Amino acid sequence: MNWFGFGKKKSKPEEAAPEQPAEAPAEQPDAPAPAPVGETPAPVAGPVQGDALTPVPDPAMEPAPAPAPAPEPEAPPAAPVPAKPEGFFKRLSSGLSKSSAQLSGVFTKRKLDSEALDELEELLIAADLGAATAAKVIDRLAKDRFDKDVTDTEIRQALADVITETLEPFQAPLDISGSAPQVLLFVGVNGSGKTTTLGKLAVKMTREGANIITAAGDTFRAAAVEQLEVWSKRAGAHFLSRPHGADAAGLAYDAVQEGRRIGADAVLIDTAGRLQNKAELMEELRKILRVIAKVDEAAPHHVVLVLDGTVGSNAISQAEAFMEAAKVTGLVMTKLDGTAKGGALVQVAEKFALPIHFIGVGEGEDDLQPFIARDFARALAGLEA
Ligand SMILES: Nc1nc2c(ncn2[C@@H]2O[C@H](COP(=O)(O)OP(=O)(O)O)[C@@H](O)[C@H]2O)c(=O)[nH]1
Ligand SMILES: [Mg+2]
Repeated sequence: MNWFGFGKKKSKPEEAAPEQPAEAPAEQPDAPAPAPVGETPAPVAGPVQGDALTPVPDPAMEPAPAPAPAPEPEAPPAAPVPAKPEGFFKRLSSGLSKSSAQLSGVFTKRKLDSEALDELEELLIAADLGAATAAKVIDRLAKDRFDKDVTDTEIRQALADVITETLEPFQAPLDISGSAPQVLLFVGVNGSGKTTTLGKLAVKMTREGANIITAAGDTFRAAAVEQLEVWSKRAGAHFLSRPHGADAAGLAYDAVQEGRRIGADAVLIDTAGRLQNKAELMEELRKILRVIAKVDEAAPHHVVLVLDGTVGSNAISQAEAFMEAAKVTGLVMTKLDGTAKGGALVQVAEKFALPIHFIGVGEGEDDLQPFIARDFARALAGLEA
């Protein structure tokens, strides 16, 4: 499958580089220093060679999707038509069973009177779908089926239809076809799946022939740096890091500079997610945004908010916080394979009108799927694909 169109177009780094003064920005204290700091690895380790491009087999995973089929000549680069590996829907629907199970049993063959409708509305709200979506489902059912017998399946169908209609406008591929390097910042609270999502994307992109730089911007956790290094090796991406506790904005600055220098297609920047100290986190994110805009005023081209599907409606307050801290441009929801409460995605997308790019359905490199509203809706409603 070809998600990003790298096989088709070759970006020209020269075009991407508007004439900008090369000198260091005044507020950028240590970033522009070309030399690596202390025992930091060289700013950009060469792409790992040898078997780095060979996917690491993950026994828990299903077979990887077939390598990109011959691209159709006229296919638009951003066509959201992913081939899904077998069993993907099953994993999604079992992950969402916590939500869909809430609907079970209650509505098996019974009359849809106003009491039943109230009960259903409560269930939908409890499943984090939000009052607006719950009301839409109720209205639809009431219109067609009021005082008639309804089956469990009819209820689920109405729910799936409403969620599909609600989310379809937000189903949007991640478009990185603009001027290279495209700069992507990954934000979200600790543990939401930022590093993993960044790693999975790096793998996808390099498989499509893209030249990628990753930057370990969560400099507060040594483990996060190592984790990204492992993913970067797996992807065959250039990896940039700094010592523990170093300035993340400086690293981000270097990464974007380096991306321009080597003509990379994309620079993927990881960040820390210490929402406990909101003011500090916001300041750090703002600083990152400020300094990378000095290298390329259009950067970051994407600020991807990674939300954990298991946190339920907490996702809404997280989205609120990150919308404030950084201009979020799109969403990924992870862990929809576990015991997710994915209904909150409906609320987040609607409330913030944010495109949803991908969902995470596992920890392996192929466990990131383009977001398909209909699949998500049917899984959430407990229907078959
Ligand atoms: N089951 C499952 N686990 C995931 C998924 N995405 C990430 N994880 C796991 O969640 C944990 C936190 O992820 P990480 O990427 O380190 O989060 P970060 O702190 O936001 O960078 C790790 O153990 C990941 O392997 C997913 O889609 N499904
Ligand atoms: Mg991380």
